[in-house]
Amino acid sequence: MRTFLGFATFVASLVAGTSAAFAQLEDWAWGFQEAVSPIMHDISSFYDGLLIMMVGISALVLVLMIYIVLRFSRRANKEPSRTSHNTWLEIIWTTVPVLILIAIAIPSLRLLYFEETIPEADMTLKAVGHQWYWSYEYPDHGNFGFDAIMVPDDELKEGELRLLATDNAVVLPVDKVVRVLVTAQDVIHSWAVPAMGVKTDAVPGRINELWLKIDTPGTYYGQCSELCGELHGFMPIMIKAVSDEEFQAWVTEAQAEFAANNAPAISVANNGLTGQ
Ligand SMILES: [Cu+2]
Repeated sequence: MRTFLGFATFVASLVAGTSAAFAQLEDWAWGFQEAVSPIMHDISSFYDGLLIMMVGISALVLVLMIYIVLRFSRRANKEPSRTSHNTWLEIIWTTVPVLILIAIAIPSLRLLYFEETIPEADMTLKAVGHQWYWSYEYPDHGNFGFDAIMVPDDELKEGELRLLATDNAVVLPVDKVVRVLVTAQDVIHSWAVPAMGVKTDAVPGRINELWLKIDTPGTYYGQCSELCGELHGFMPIMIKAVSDEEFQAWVTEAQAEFAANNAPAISVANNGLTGQ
């Protein structure tokens, strides 16, 4: 009995875990990070809906199989039926799955278009992938730019996450539509932030677009998501979402601080991790 209770609790925690979201990155977390953008809210609810459908279909198939095994075993069904076709049954088991697929396709395509259509943007951020760090430009705020390089283990300060913290964070205002232009300087990288439901390839010579509208202040993390070389796992993305006033104050500071390195310099490519 105790084992059964333990198992039931485990299953319940799994079920709860799939929809429970985690505000911050934490050990042993289940499911997605908490959604902080309209795209991720929609992805999460689409995922939850799909999960319910999947559980329903799997349960139905399981019940049918158990029924068939018991009812039509050699012992229980000595005289097997010689039926080989049943028109109505065949119509039903063809149309029902088609209808289910259509029911999935409609919200799926709607979500794809929602992600792909950039709304009227309040500001633009440009992210450029390099081996192996990201650099950022703020074309609407005086076009200053900076590099964001991973903080090595031995320089981590209290509260900074290993392999995720960068020396300069991307600061963005909440409740503003941010258009992000993504490109790369050397090889293909990918700019991805799970809590915002965005991931787009950074391709040299091309500019890809995505959009964000962060609804909760906080620090969010992402990683390069296209295998780009030796230190692919060491070029994290760190975004600080702040109020509009704080953002404006940061812009004034950043304009002065980063004015000197307006052109992202290749010379800082040595991030202390390689001997190059
Ligand atoms: Cu990369």
